[in-house]
Amino acid sequence: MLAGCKAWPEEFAARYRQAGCWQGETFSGMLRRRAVEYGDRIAIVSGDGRMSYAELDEKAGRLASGFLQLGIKARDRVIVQLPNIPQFFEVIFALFRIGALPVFSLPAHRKNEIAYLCEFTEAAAYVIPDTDAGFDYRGLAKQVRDAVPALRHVLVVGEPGEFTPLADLYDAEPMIDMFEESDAGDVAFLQLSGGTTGLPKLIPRTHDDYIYSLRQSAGICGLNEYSVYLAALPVAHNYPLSSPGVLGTLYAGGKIVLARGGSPDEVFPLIAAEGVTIAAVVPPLALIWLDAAESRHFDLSNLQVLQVGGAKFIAEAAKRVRTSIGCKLQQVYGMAEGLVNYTRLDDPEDTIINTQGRPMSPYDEIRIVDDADEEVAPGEVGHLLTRGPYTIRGYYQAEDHNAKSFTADGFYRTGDLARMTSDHYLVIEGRAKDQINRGGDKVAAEEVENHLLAHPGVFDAAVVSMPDEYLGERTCAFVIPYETSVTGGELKTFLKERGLAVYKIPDRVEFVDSLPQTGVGKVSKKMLRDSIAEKTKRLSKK
Ligand code: J2J
Repeated sequence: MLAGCKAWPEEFAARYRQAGCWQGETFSGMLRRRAVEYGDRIAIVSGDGRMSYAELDEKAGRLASGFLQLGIKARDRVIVQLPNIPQFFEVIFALFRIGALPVFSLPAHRKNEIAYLCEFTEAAAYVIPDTDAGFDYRGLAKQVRDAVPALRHVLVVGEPGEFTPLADLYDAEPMIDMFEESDAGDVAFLQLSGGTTGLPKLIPRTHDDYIYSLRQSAGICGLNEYSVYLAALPVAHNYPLSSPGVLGTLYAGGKIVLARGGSPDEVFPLIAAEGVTIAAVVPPLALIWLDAAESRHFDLSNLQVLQVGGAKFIAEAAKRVRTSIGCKLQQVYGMAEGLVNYTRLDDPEDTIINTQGRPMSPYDEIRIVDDADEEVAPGEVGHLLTRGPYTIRGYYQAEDHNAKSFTADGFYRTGDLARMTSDHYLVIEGRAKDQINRGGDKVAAEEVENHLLAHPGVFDAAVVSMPDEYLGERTCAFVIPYETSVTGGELKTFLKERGLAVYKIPDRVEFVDSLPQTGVGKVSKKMLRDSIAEKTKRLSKK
């Protein structure tokens, strides 16, 4: 096991192997087998054309040699920050082939996040596009390299500027004999957690556990070699990556259609042209799709399943999926730490609309407990804890935090408040963790507060969610200023200049003289949430 990662206790590992969850398959082996089985079938469709399984395998192999020649070796960490382009897959499968570990970052991340990831993982390389969605990633890479001089390589898809073109690596002499076959029980990559702390935590996922999650997901979502998955969300995120996502589609031998954005004008024609059968969205995007489908004419007849997850999808909107888009809705409640729940395709309408599904594995263990970790009565709301064959036992190099995030017997504290229905489906009722879920984008309050506190005009700050019709939640920062006359606009600019991803910048800043406290002298976030909810409600009525 990679240093700094906690393995499952042997008794659990043995059970998961014996039950057939963990089958000893690696990602590298998976792609090779698919290339043999499905050779000429199309794996990936994008604006750049089509790539078969055999081509993907061949390119990943060449790139793997290129990485080795550059000096990247087994267990090295490589930050991958790529949008929905075919090179994303070539890069990650090349890294899997040499046993190096992709660290998945999101296209929205900026210097603050990337420099931290590079430093914390002691990354050997950082892979970026030249530009994407109007942003120049080479400028970002310069800032990152200045901040982290130990970063050896920046590899660029497209025009490299002062860095190394990724394209050059494909021409390397084949070095097949030097590939070290990974152990399926070892960590394959590091995924980012939504986070609740000042610094994001990293999630080590093994080949065995993740491929099991792909197999279960593909089965539940009915994927096979004729399935066509539309990737409209950034593929590095755990949900479009694995539930069943792009990797589940490759697992099943299906076709991935890569979209660069999610707008109906871009993706609806793709659904018709490529015969998309399944697509995954977050609730705000689902609302846009529903409105477009209801007001304009598009041919969406190929689409069989629309998955909605990442944040709570309200029942009123859920009801519209079947009538407006004409396909089945599947609710998905999951987390990069592991546990994923799905409503099943043949569930009654009522279950699909009103629940967030049930665990995908019979070996997932769920406990719903009160503040004292005692199980609540059936049907009552409590803290959701979980343990199972694809849920991590600890974050990467985070011993202190792990002691808080996991129970002594290895259950992960999801931080979500849930109840279980009599037929064992989960309904998410809220959140106990200090996080804002901005339409699926997760913002750790503490991280934003720390950045606000770095401003000389800020004495204290508390960041909470406020209700939003479209995103579900937005962020509101309550700030006690020093006497200097700092403005909300200035604070937002300050955070942006510190290199914080834009989705983490507070939507609203409220200046206050004091922050309300709980009985034990902690800031009462509940009171702050209530007060901003009340205020925005009043304002919207005016
Ligand atoms: C309410 N809250 C939800 C839902 C996630 C599949 C799907 C989603 C994620 C994901 C994922 C929710 N209703 N349907 O990784 O594989 C909130 C919960 C949860 C947190 C996890 C996957 N679906 N959530 O969203 O790691 O609070 O993963 O604990 O980004 O999102 O966030 P993340």
